[in-house]
Amino acid sequence: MATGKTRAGTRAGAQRGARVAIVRARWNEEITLALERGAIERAAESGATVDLFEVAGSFELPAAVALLADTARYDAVVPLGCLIRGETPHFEYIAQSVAQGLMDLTLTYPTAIPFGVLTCDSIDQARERAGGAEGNKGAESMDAALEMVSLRQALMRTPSSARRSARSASSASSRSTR
Ligand code: RBF
Repeated sequence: MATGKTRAGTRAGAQRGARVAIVRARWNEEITLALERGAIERAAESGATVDLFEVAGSFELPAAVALLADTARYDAVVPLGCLIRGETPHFEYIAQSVAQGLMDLTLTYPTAIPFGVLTCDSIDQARERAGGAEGNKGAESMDAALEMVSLRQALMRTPSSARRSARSASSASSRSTR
C-alpha cells in the first residue's frame, strides 16, 4: 500500500549532488577495499561526490567520523570496516564500542552516518558480504546514507510554519498524557 505523498526517504528520491566522505579501516583490507568499491559505485550512480579517507582499524572509525562530521562539509559520512571474530575478546569489545560510538554520532550530527562495519565469524563470511552471495554491504551502507540525506533535505524543504505546527501539536499531545 502506498502511504507517502513524496518519494523522500526512498532510494529513488536520493538527492543528486550529495557530498559524501567514505572513511575506510585498513584491517582486513581485501574486504574493506571491496566494500569501498561497492560504496563508490553506488554514490556515482546517484550523482554524489566522494572524498576518501583511511584509518588503521575499525576502532578508529567513530573518531574519524566525528572529525569529518565536524567539518560540516559532508551530507553523509560512510564508515567502512570489517571485524573478524578471533580467539581474543577483542572482537566483542571493538564491535560493541564501534557500534555504540557510531550510533551516538548519528544521533548527534545532522550528517547521515550509516553502520558500514561487517562483524563476521570468518573471512569467508566477510567475502560473501563484500560482493559475494550476500551482496555488497558497502553499497548498501551508501544507499542507507543517501536515503537519510534525501529524508533530511525533504524535511528542510517543508515550510517552517508546517514544522512549527507539527511541533506544537506533538508537544500538546505529550502534555495531555501527563
Ligand atoms: N580492526 C579491524 O578493523 N578488524 C579486526 O578484525 C581487528 N581485529 C583486531 C584484533 C586485535 C587482537 C587487535 C589488538 C586489534 C584489532 N583491530 C581490528 C584493530 C583495532 O580496530 C584498532 O585499529 C587497533 O586496536 C589500534 O587502535
